[in-house]
This record gives sequence, structure tokens and C-alpha cells, in this order.
Amino acid sequence: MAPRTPMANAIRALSMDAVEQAKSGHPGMPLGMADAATALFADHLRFDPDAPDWPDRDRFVLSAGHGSMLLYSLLHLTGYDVTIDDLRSFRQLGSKTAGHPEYGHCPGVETTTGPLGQGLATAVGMALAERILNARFGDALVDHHTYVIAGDGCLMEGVSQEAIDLAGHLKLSRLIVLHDDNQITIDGATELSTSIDHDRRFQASGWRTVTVNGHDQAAVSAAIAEAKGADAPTLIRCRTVIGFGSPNKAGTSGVHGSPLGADELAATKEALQWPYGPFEVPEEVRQAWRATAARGRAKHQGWQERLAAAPPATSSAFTRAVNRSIGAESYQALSTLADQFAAESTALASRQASQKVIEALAGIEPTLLGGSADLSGSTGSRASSHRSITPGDFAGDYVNYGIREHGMGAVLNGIQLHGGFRPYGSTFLAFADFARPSVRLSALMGLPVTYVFTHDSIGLGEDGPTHQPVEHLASLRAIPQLVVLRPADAVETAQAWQVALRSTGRPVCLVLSRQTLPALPRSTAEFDSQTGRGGYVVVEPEAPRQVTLIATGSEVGLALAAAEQLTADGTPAAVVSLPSFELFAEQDADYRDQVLGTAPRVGVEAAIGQGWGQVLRTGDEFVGMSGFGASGPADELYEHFGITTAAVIAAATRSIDNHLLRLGN
Ligand SMILES: Cc1ncc(C[n+]2csc(CCOP(=O)(O)OP(=O)(O)O)c2C)c(N)n1
Ligand SMILES: [Mg+2]
Repeated sequence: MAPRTPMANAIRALSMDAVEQAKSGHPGMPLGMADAATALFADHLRFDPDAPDWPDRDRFVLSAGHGSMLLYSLLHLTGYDVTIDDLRSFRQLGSKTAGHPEYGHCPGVETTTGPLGQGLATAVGMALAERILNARFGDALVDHHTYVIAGDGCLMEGVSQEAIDLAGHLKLSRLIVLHDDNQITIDGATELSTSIDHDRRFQASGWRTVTVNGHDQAAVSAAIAEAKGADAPTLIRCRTVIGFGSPNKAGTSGVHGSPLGADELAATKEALQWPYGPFEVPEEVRQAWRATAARGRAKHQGWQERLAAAPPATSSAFTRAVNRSIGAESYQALSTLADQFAAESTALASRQASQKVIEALAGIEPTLLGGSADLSGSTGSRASSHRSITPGDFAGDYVNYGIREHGMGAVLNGIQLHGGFRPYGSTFLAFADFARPSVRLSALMGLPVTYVFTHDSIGLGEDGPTHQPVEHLASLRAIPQLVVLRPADAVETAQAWQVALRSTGRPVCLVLSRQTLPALPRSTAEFDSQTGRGGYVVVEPEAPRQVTLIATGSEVGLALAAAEQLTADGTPAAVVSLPSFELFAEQDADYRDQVLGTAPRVGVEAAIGQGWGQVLRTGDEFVGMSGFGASGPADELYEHFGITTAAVIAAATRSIDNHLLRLGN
């Protein structure tokens, strides 16, 4: 037995035991990758279990998240705060050791994984952030690698190609991916559904590739050593046997995702020459594992000394970056801009107002890292001072993500998780669907990533229904822990950016118009009584309200026109702007009641009505879309789909009648 085999077998045994105890989980992957992971952690990975958040640690991402017990075993054995009891409570409610690794639940888990491919793409963001931060602060403070274990499934998912292409193009040479090349997925052999040549695929994308026996720790270690000095990212194909050691299940999909069962577990331990009981690890193996942390601890100490010796301006800028702090001057610039928009009654498309915000922030907010999925101009996401990151040159502050929305979202998450930046990325709202799995993970992980989604309705006009979002607002609002903002004018847009920058624990989507929006009637911009509240009264008639018109974004202007006429014709109407359902829902009931009033209501939004039940009651009316849009000039589309002043007035009358009828009954 090679000297390190017992270390790998400790991972195997703990993983099998935990899955058995939980009566659920995935033993195949930890059994198969235990050797490769041992080579990585014991020989290369730079970590300090006492400082899981040390900024210059290597990052390790288990993209094949179903193999979570591999990671939990490693964290336990190397000395993180993951106890044997934590392993015993694998997959139980409230435990650190969730079914799939969850960011924020367990020290040493760098990102939430489980949706295949997502971890790999997130790791590309980490590797990118490392290089950009290195360009700013130098090798003394930022000089680490990003390692990934990815399975066949990760490499099949489309997002992997988006991420691989970007990583190869940018020459993220500090990214090293270990492929658990076992040629098995759940349905059976990979040949059921793929015959891809990964070497040629990765090489064509600008990567180095090497194939090793994944059960030969020395070979894996040598491949990693070589990859660390390379000038391109490396794929190490570790040829492995899924369920390695299991006499009857190794090499089959049967070992992928169910407990081995008592008999097979015993037979496997015997085959591995592991004569120990459940969750038992002999002391010499424990010691060997704990010793692996020494290298990282020493590196951490050296790094702390270098940080302490750095010039104060450098260390404070570095600390600010890793804390992802937004400077006071940025908030100041935002409120100055909002004041100016209010004073000048600026009429702008909200995408243009957003561009002005970005222009104002780009020069003064070093943590802000811009980018777009090839729609920089149309979404207004790029400032004149922005400089693109280019292959091998990371001294910029703007990422050209290419037409890769899903990958962009994952990379945004990776950048945010890495630390050093507050990233935003832009595309059209209709293509938010392409980014959705990443947006969902931003929300699940509570990452304050900013998504800039423009061209937010039929108001984009001629590009037609493929590009006109209809259900997207509702579907984004359905994601928990995500703030969606659809500002109605330039002031609200600046304030929406303020929400984004202030956010610490959740992502923000800015939903912006292509078409010009008139300024709402107001004399001042006050974040705390306007967008900061999620919803507020824009116009209150002098006489008591007989109807309340509630709208978002471009439709607030429509509601204002309708209210003016209604009030003039003897039906006093109030207008409420509701840029964010989520923020509004968080206000106290008194405030919400005061804003919404008791009068009959009409909701107006050029989108489907799903979700409006939060503010509309039985008898209230909704003016919006009930199907897909169409290609044509925007004004004609609003007419065609009946989202007009006249329609809102008619809906107001209906709403009043409905409520009268209900009272009469
Ligand atoms: C996006 C996504 N689709 C489907 C799944 C369900 N799933 C989990 S593991 C798996 C098979 C993965 O195969 P592979 O990566 O080769 O893992 P192995 O069986 O070798 O451990 C599937 C389909 C998932 N987790 N994520
Ligand atoms: Mg596989």
C-alpha cells in the first residue's frame, strides 16, 4: 500500500459511513476521487483551517457537489471546525453538512454546488478575481490558485463551455480542474449520451490537458505541480473508478447515489484494508492529515507579515477591497446625481440614467467591477473610463463576458465570493432566463451581486416578442432573497443603484427601460422616503382618493396621465410608484396601508399580472400583458395591447364599480 493510501481510505470510510448513517447521499464520487483529492490537499492546496477566510488561501471548489462527503471528510480530517458529530449528522436539518455543500453553512465551503457545471463556472470567477486583485496589489498580497473537482456531469452542462471558453481566452493559468473521469453518470456509462473528446475540446478553448491515473497519487500530484507553473488553465483528467474499493458496485452507476448497504460497506472496508468501525480513524492517519495544514499555516503567517509590512495606504485599500466596502464618496455621488435628476426633471431612459450612475461611480469606486454579456452599449453598462480585462492583462475594471449569460452570472458569483470586488453584469431582461440558474444561486448564497437587465418590456419595440420580456419580472420576483427594482425615472434609477450598493446579503436586479421615461413630479430626491421604501405615493389628490393607481417603471408615467384626467373629471386618483415589491413588503404595515390606501386599486405594468396579488385585492383591476408581445414601434404596441391612459381610466372605473357592487352585496 502506498504510504498515503490510508489517508485516502480515511476519506472513503468517513464518506461511506456518513452516507450509510444518513441513509442517503452519494458514496461513488468520494470513493473514486479520494486519491486525487489526497494528492491535492496533502501536497498542494494552501489552506489554514483556523482561518478559512484568509484572503490569499487557495480556493477549492467541489463542482461535483453530490460528492459533498468528500469535502466534509477533508475538512474534518485537515482540522476545520467540522467535527465527527457533524459528519454523523450529514444531511440532517440544521447541520453544517448539508446534502450538497452550502456556502455559509460550513467553514471551508467556498461556494454552494450541486447544480452541475455551476461550481466550475463559479471557480472561473474566483480565478479571474484573483488575477485582477493581483494586478492591483501584487504578488505579496495576492498569489493563489483555484482548484476544482468536476465530474462528467459538470463538463456536460452547457455552462461549463461558457466558463471554459472565457477562462482559456483570458489565460487564467491559476485555474486547475481535476476531472473525475469515471465515464459513469446516473443513467449508466457516459457513452449513452456523449462521445466528446475532452482533450481536443479543452485545447481548442485554450487549455492545457493531461491525463493521469486518478488512483496514482504521485501522478496526480506531479500533474498539479506542472499545472501550477503553466501559462494556461489546466484540465487534469483523472481516470478513476466510481465507487473504488466496493467489490460489487465499483465501476457502476449503482454506487453513484445510494448508500452501499451494510454488507457491501463491510466488504468495501475489507477490500480497502480498513479494519475500523463507523466514523473511526486511527490516530496515525489523523496525524498525517492534520500535518497537511502546516504548509498553509506557515504561508498564512508569512502573508500576515507582508500585509503588516505593506505601506498603510496599500493595506487599507486592500482591506477595503476584501471587505467589499463601498466608499462614502460613492454614496455621495449617487445622491448628488439623484438630486440633480430631481432638480432638472431629467427625462431619460432608465438604462441611460443607469449609465450616468455607472459613469459617476467608475472613476471613484475601485471595488465596482463592470461587465456585460456583449451588450455594453445597449445596456449602458460601460463607463468611458472603463478598461477591459484582456488575455493575460488583468489591470482593467471591465469584463467582456461574451454572449454567455449563464456563465456571466456564475462568474459574478465567483468574483463576489472571492472578495475584492462588487461585480455587476448586464444583458437584456429577456435573457435573464439564460442567467437564471446563476441568479438563483446568487440569491441562495445571499451574494450582493448586481444584475443590470435592460429592454424591460414591449417598450423595446421593433425587436419583437423574442426580445420583449413578459413573464420575466414575475419569475425574478418569485426567487426568494432577490431584490428586483424597476425604477420609473432617473431619480429612482440612481436610488435603485443605491439599493444595490447598500446590499450586503442579497443580489439586486435593476430592471431598466430602453425607451425614455419622463421625470416623475417631485422637487427632491429622498432615498429613504422614495425608492428605499420600495413603494411610495407620487401623487395624492387634494380630495380623498377614490382610486389608487399602482405602477412600476415605464407605466408610472401612464398612471400619472390617467390620474390627472380622472381627478380632473371628478374621480380623485392617487398614483403609487412601486419600484420594488420586495422592499415594499418589508415596510411596516402602517406605511404600506397608508401608501396603498383603502380605495379601489388598479395595477399597471407592461407584463403579466402574476404576483400582483400582493397589492391587488378582489375587485381591483390590472392593466398589463396577458400573452407575448409583437414586433412594431413601441407606441403602437402599447396601443395594440391596450396599455394606455384610456385603458387605465376604464380599469379605474371598473375597479370602483366592482368595489361598490361588493359593498352592495
Ligand atoms: C444541473 C443538474 N442537472 C442534474 C443534476 C442531477 N444529477 C446529480 S449527479 C448527476 C450525474 C452526474 O454524473 P457525474 O458528474 O459523472 O458524477 P458521478 O456519477 O461520476 O459521481 C446528475 C444527473 C444536477 N445535480 N444538476
Ligand atoms: Mg461520472
